[in-house]
Amino acid sequence: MYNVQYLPRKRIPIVIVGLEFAGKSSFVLRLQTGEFGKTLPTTGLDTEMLEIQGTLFQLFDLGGQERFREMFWEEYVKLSQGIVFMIDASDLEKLDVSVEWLWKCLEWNPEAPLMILANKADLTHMELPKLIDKVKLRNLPHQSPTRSFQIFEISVKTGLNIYRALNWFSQKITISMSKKYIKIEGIYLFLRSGMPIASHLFMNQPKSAMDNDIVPGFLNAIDEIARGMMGATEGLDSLIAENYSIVIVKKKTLLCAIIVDNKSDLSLARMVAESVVDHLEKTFPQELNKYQTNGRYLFPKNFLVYYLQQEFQDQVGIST
Ligand SMILES: Nc1nc2c(ncn2[C@@H]2O[C@H](COP(=O)(O)OP(=O)(O)O)[C@@H](O)[C@H]2O)c(=O)[nH]1
Ligand SMILES: [Mg+2]
Repeated sequence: MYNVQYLPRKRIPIVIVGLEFAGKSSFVLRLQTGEFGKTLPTTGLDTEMLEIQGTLFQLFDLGGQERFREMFWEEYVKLSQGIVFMIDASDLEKLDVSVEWLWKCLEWNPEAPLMILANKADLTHMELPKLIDKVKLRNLPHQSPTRSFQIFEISVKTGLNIYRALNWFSQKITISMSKKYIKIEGIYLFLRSGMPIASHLFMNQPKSAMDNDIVPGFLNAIDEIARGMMGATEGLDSLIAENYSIVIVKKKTLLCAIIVDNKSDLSLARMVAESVVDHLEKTFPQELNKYQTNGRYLFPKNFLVYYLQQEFQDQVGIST
């Protein structure tokens, strides 16, 4: 049996976007410290952990300047299970640009619950009904009929409505997440050097052949992607084939590729791959070395299956 204590918990990725100076970092700081404090302009992105009602969230606080919008927003909005969009409701001049980017985000991710925060309610600001018109919020159900969304007037400075908003948001994310499901057909792990350390193909596996060469095409594709990504910076990728999708997550020392069937939710598949890598990197190399013989690794399928069942329960199915 594996010790669950050492398994890091899954984290639900959520993104905070909005133009620079809207108050995003002040918001994150307030959630962490309970106070309104000084922030520096965010260069690139900051990531923070946050626990709300027993659920662990990973917050990506993205820089709001134009070059960061271009550089980061799309990728992180796509991989998030919830979107917080912050507007400086006291700055009417920036509103049009803000709304333009809000709608880009909504197109990038048509499912995730959306919480719009009209911040700086302590200053002279635009009233909510007007703001709702301005951001064209009434059009949203046409664009994404299943998305939950809400707008809150808040003040990070005084604390107005912050916890009301957060409770709404975490509830909606929990509901939307619980509907997601993936069926894993295969899971692959590589060292950053490109060396494979685990390759388990679960789909239609003949009982005799544990040998994965039965689907060489798949393996070649994964191998190539893996190699292609080794040199690049940390990142994520996916490949969508006719019947399957492959989601790839690459971190400091490891790369994980998960094959899921085409009904699976890709954002959940990413979360799962991230969890596996996070877990192994934390215990790396001790954990891995247990499974090394003659310089080759054979990371046991049971370990991965056990881990996935602990963390994701019936949201993750394993093809047998
Ligand atoms: N009056 C007022 N100022 C705020 C509020 N929230 C943030 N600010 C200020 O707005 C500025 C930008 O905040 P920051 O969190 O760095 O914005 P970011 O670029 O969106 O991360 C800072 O000077 C904050 O102190 C608020 O609710 N009321
Ligand atoms: Mg910031």
